[in-house]
Amino acid sequence: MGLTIAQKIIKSHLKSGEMTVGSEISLKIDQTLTQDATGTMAYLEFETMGIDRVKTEKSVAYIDHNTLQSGFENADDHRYIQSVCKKHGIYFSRPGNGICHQVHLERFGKPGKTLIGSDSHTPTGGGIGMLAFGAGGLDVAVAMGGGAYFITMPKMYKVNLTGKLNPFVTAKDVSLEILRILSVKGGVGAIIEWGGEGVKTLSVPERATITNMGTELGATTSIFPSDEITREFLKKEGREEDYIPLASDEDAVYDKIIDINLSELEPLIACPHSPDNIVTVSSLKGTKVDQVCVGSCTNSSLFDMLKVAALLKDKTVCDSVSMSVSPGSKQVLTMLADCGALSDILASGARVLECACGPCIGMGFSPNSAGVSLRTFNRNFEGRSGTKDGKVYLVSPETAVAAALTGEITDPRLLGSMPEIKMPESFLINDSAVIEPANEIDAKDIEILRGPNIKKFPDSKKQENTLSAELVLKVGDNITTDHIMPAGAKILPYRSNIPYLSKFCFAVCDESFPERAKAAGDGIIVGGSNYGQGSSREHAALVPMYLGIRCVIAKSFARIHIANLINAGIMPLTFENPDDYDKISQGDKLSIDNVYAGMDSGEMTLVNNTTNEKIKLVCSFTERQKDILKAGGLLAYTKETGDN
Ligand code: MIC
Ligand code: SF4
Repeated sequence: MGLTIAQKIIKSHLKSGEMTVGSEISLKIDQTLTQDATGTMAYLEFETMGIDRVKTEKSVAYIDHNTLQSGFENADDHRYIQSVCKKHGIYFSRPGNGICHQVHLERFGKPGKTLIGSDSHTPTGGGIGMLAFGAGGLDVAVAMGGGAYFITMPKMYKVNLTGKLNPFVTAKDVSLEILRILSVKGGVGAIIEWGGEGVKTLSVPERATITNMGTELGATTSIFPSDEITREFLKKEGREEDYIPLASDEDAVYDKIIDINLSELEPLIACPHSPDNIVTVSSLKGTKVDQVCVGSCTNSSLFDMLKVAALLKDKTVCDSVSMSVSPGSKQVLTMLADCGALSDILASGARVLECACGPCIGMGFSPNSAGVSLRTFNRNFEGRSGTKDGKVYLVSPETAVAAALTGEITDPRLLGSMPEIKMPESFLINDSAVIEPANEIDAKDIEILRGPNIKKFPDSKKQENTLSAELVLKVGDNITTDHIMPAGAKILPYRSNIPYLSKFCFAVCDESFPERAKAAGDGIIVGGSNYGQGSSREHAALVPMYLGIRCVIAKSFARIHIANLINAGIMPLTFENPDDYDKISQGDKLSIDNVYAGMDSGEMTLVNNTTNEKIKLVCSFTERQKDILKAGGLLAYTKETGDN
């Protein structure tokens, strides 16, 4: 039987396990990346492991989420990360050099290699034929130390592309179309391979837009073949030697095949507050728009920016709209400046922001109260923009410009004819903002610089054989990590300070949660389906752990979050019968006996001591996961066993 692209890379990196769907496998990891909002924690964890040098082929630390250093907290964290990098063999990408996924694609990604990153959009690397996964910081720390990365062997889906995109219809619309078809849960447990004749019409940055947003499907990752288009991209980046061809076998078998005819697509838009809330742009015609933001790791390539500049040229942004443009990297910004396109953007009245995540993670540019914001980003979760009642819509750069010029949601095809975009023969290469690590000898003398904002990693508790706790919070379906542990300008500077962060845990749902959880001692959270979707931030597990949460019971979980819960020593359990969700209420006193036997058999009985009701719960832990939970989390387990 032939293999898919992902199966081929898995096979060549398999460290343990069988490649049968649903079983645990572990992979050798070639490259890692971190960003600042998850990086400090990941490096604190790495340091705890006591390893001198990273064992990967390449590890890069990016500062892109919180770059403005508005206070010592951030500045200290950046300095800490920089010193860890210098000492331990990691490349350091300075603030302003760009968004991790964009820069990694340009400068470091290699087809056929494995990459894990402490950011859920790491699958962007699939655009260049990498097998790239988003992971919790602790998993990244372990991989930097040479340890394997554990996942459940995924199913294989294929999206078969035919045809060619029409003008004003873009890779972003392809992402929105697949979200319309599959929903935010539709990719769970699967790797999505993009293939078919239509693939040949898509450039690497367009492919990367699509693999980037595969995260919103809940997919394990997404991947494109590595072909002549990939070679061309690498050549322009001056690294043709990194090219290898990669394709699936003719007789590869897929669990699902989805057909999309690119020629039939039209501009789409995701409505608040979920990336799968898709309608056509034309159906919202006339909706007033207050703000337009172009950028983020989804749509900030040179190609995207050149299109935006060409459409804005000689035009003025509508008076009632505030528009921002954030190029994805220093390379993109410099090339925009050199060819004059930057001037066209500035002349239109748009604001150019730093090459960073910026508004996407709520770092500035929050919409006005109840404001409508059209963004080329990948997430429009409630409150993420920093404005609780802001209404964020996700669109392509073309649709963003159409709204900026007209002040209302407008089908971009009404803008006339699409100007021809000429991509340069080669990209400008200047890695001055990437600092190399010290050599092994010099590294010994490098001092790690810590600031007062960096607090100790919180102590975790072992899972005992009996669990007795209060249901401190009951929430509904599709709870995102932005609900559990919000980000944004006020909170992001404290990502290395769990006690401070804990004050904001679940603030979007219930501001009294932190106090109530602390008062309860041990606590349980109950959620609906797809609990923990969205970001890879392990803070969404570490902070509840700090607040005494011992177990989360849900109808289903998102992949990275379930791994983060286990790594934090919190037991994730699911209802055998989802209707039992209705049989427990916030404040109920719950208990589970024989936890260890239940971990083995995959079944546990939850006793609701308030109503005397019994509820069947199910779980499926590997031997390693059971040991991690019993030890009180991955860090405690690693220390106990010395096994990473
Ligand atoms: C996001 O887009 O939500 C983030 C911010 O990039 C996160 C990481 C984080 O919370 O630090 C992600 O996607 O993993
Ligand atoms: Fe940054 Fe937004 Fe991309 Fe997350 S989704 S990495 S915040 S640009």
